[in-house]
Amino acid sequence: MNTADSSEIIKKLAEEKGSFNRDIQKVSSAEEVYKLKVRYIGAKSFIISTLGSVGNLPAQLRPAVGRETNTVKKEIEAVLNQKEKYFKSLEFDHGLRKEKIDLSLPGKNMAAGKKHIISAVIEEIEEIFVGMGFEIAEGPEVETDYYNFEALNTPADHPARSLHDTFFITENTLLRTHTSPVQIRYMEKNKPPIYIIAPGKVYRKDYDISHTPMFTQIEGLVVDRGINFGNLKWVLEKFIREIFGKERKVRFRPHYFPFTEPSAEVDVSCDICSGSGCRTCGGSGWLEILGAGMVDPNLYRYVNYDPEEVAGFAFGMGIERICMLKYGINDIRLFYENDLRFIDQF
Ligand code: 2NM
Repeated sequence: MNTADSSEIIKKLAEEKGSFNRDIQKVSSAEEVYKLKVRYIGAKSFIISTLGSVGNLPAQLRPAVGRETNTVKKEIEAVLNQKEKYFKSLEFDHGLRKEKIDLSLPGKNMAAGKKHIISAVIEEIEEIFVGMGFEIAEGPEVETDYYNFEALNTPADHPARSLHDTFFITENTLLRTHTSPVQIRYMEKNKPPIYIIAPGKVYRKDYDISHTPMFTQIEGLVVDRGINFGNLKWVLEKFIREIFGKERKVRFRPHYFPFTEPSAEVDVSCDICSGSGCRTCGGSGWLEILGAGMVDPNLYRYVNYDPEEVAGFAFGMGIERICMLKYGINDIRLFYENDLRFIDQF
């Protein structure tokens, strides 16, 4: 450069400028603008190296060459900056458009869980009995033979034992087949007056349209002075009319349970056919919903009550069966298949 004269440099500068003007027409992105910036005014470009070596020129040439080089550099720089700004804003707009969110679109639905119908009906039944002054008692699902059978007047050789297809864990421990053991445990720990209901899961080896190996029971127990069968009828009739409706009729039929004497099965009038007979009630006009009876005085021996002092009644029902009758469900297994199309209906 030290040998070049000023007209040579000025000519080269004009060529650079012309070449830049052609190149800049072709750019279509900020990145391409950047490449031109490196090429024309980057550290290794002709313009920048010319500026850097102006000091080596003969003194009389320096002002003209310096001025002209600076002018070209500034012109190129201005165009590059303007182009860079233009493409950056274009690319920003494009990015915004690509990332645009339509806030008016419907959101993703999060399914909210809700109470299982069996839980809801348990709570409804609990409320009815709590309203009559009953308390709620609970106990273990893994029971001993003593509490599940022995203390309930059902010794090992008793024929009623074969009615229960029991899940045994060991010879003496089992999954409770009813919630009656809760009542025995409660009587052991408390003195009359006793007004309790015991809701909970119970287990029997059974599986068909009306049986699941686990189902839910609520049993009730009243022990007090002077309790009689009339008290039992009043409590159960009140309960049945609250859960099924005021117009329903109630009927007691003689029955047998090992732990009550006398015992009864309790029916409610069929409201599908209004008593004229249909498939659900088997043509009888009645639906069986409860077992009940006066507590067999023999049971009081196990809990140290004096049968001369107190008397009581007890009852038991299957919640799934009550649900089936209340909502017209024909297969008990539906409750535990967890098919949301079924479960969500309630
Ligand atoms: C039933 C029917 C009749 C019952 C008896 C007792 C206890 F523990 F007090 F003896 N609890 N529940 C009973 C009586 C249960 O279920 C169909």
